[in-house]
Amino acid sequence: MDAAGFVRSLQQAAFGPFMGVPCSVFTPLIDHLGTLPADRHYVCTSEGEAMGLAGGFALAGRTPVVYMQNDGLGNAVNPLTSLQLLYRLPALLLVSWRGEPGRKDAPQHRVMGERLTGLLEQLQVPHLVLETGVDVLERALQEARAYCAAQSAPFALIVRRGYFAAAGAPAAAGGSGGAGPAPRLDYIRLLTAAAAPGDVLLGATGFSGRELQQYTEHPGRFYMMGSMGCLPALGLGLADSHPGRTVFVLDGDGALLMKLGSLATIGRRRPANLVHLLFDNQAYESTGGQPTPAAGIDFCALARTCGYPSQESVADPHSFRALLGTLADRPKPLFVHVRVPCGTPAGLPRPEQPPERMRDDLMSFLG
Ligand SMILES: Cc1ncc(C[n+]2csc(CCOP(=O)(O)OP(=O)(O)O)c2C)c(N)n1
Repeated sequence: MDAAGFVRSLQQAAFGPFMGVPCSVFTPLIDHLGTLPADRHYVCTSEGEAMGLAGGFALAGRTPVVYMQNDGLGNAVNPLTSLQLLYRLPALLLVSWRGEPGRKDAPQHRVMGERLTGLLEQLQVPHLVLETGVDVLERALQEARAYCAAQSAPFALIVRRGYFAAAGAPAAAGGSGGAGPAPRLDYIRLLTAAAAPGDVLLGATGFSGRELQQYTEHPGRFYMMGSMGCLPALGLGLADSHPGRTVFVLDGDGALLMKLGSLATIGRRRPANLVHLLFDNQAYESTGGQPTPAAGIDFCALARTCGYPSQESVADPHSFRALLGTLADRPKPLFVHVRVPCGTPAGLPRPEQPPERMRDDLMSFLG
């Protein structure tokens, strides 16, 4: 399906504006939406936030379009149930179907992939799986429009992998990694070389976790594949349980923005063995490089005001190496802002180990 034609059809059916959090299934769509005026498309920091935004547009008499990965439907359920379904506010939901039964996909999508349609049924959100074809889309939009008008409630279209790629534009990124320099990996290698053998290194959803998992050998590393935004909190739990080890949280700007409140939780608790590294490329790089709203944010100032006793900003591997040499003396939690351009090794593979194996490896490392 051609993304421009898709958007035109939705606009002609009086749906809009558009908002959401990226999924690689939607990369061609979001690329096209990025060409629209700023008041027609909003890249949000979480799916729940996007539902709130949609609620505002619905109160203004519009029928907004919220796109999300099915993983993100979990974040959307709260406002969906206590905003859209409670106040009867219409919206058109575009939900990707990662982990669709019978199709190979990354392990973090399996549970939600199996439960997606059942969850929508449980929520009494009518939905249909969008097959390709302009006629099919037109009919689906008619049905959605009629439902939104009659019931004043959300309707969901489930979008399979490849839906937007099929008619031309190749599915960008999709989490497979592009060619060229890998600036974040240079930092990750410096870190794993400097880390003590007993330290714990945690990598977030997105490329920091995958690079950590695929290109380093540190025995205390752990890649948290899904649960976007939850890694700093997971790190706090581990840090408080293992005060003798330093816990490094390797975060992405999209993930941190999704659950920015974790800065406050960590800053209040002040674990003396936690280092929070933010690889800020100002993009949701692993879903196709869509810009996050990180540009212009002073993350060190945020960490400071949330209670982290020390913060550092580094812009090159040389100063990062120097910082690593002083780690033992720095008050913690330490927040390190690393500004990196996008870039990851060509063909960055996905891990082969099942998630339970990753858990077992970390738990036996921790003893
Ligand atoms: C709740 C939820 N919404 C959306 C996604 C899809 N997703 C996976 S990685 C990612 C981008 C992460 O961005 P960032 O943290 O900046 O890391 P980068 O991709 O740049 O390495 C997104 C949106 C997801 N996994 N979970």
